[in-house]
Amino acid sequence: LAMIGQLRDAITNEELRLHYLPKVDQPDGHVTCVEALVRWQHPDRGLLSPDQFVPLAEQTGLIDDLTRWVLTTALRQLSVWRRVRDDLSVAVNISERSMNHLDLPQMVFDALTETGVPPASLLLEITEAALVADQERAGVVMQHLSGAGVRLSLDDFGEGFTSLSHLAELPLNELKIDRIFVKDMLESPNDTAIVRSVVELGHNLNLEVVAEGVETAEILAALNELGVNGVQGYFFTPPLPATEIMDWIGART
Ligand code: G
Ligand code: G
Ligand code: MN
Ligand code: NA
Repeated sequence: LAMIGQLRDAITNEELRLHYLPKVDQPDGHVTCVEALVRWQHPDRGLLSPDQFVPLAEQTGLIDDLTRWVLTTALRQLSVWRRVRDDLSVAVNISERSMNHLDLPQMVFDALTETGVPPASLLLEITEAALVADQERAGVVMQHLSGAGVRLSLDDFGEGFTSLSHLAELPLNELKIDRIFVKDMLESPNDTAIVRSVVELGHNLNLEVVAEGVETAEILAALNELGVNGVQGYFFTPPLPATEIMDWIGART
């Protein structure tokens, strides 16, 4: 496919962009973390969403170069932001394939060293699917990262089938409830029950619990009643480019 070559060139030619989605702490409404989300400014096809090229990168091995670019770019940006906001951290999504590479920790440590960002100011978001693929190896990679102080979040939680005993053993800091359970919460008693149970499970395991896909004030209120620690979603803002996200955060405080 022509697109594989184009994507390889896109990484070196700086055609990739990062947008940032704030995580809004609850109940105080502070923003102390932004999630980096990659886009591809394609010369002919416009701005492509990650769903249009991350799976291709995973299949072809380009994902390691992509992940390295995202990590380095997000941490460089964070090091600039931290001169004025030293409590800010950044979250980076780690693909299933990268998660199962034993050299992921070294890639992460190199990016931290290069940018001077403290490990605790980086949160890696790992999907449940990535853990199911090779539980043992993923556990080793996570222990290595966590041991160095990097923070770890289990993304899209509820979509996969992580066993509860496995979950308790992993060095996680955060559970992120998948938005499929959040978006219909108000109409669906089942979804509300799932969200309530995940919040309770997370808190019993000493994890922060974040809900994504918050689109209305009513859902935000319902989530607060259940005691979530953070929220993300279009109710606040869609993902924004670097300059706009800092203006957005600044305007809130
Ligand atoms: O930004 P958007 O909602 O279009 O993202 C769609 C999906 O792409 C989400 O599941 C998100 O986690 C994933 N994604 C966004 N940026 C990255 C990235 O830098 N690396 C990986 N592996 N996935 C990403
Ligand atoms: O899988 P992951 O959690 O990384 O996906 C993050 C993506 O979810 C972001 O790229 C963002 O575009 C999308 N997203 C975030 N909040 C909302 C929301 O409130 N509604 C919808 N439809 N998508 C959202
Ligand atoms: Mn994510
Ligand atoms: Na998600």
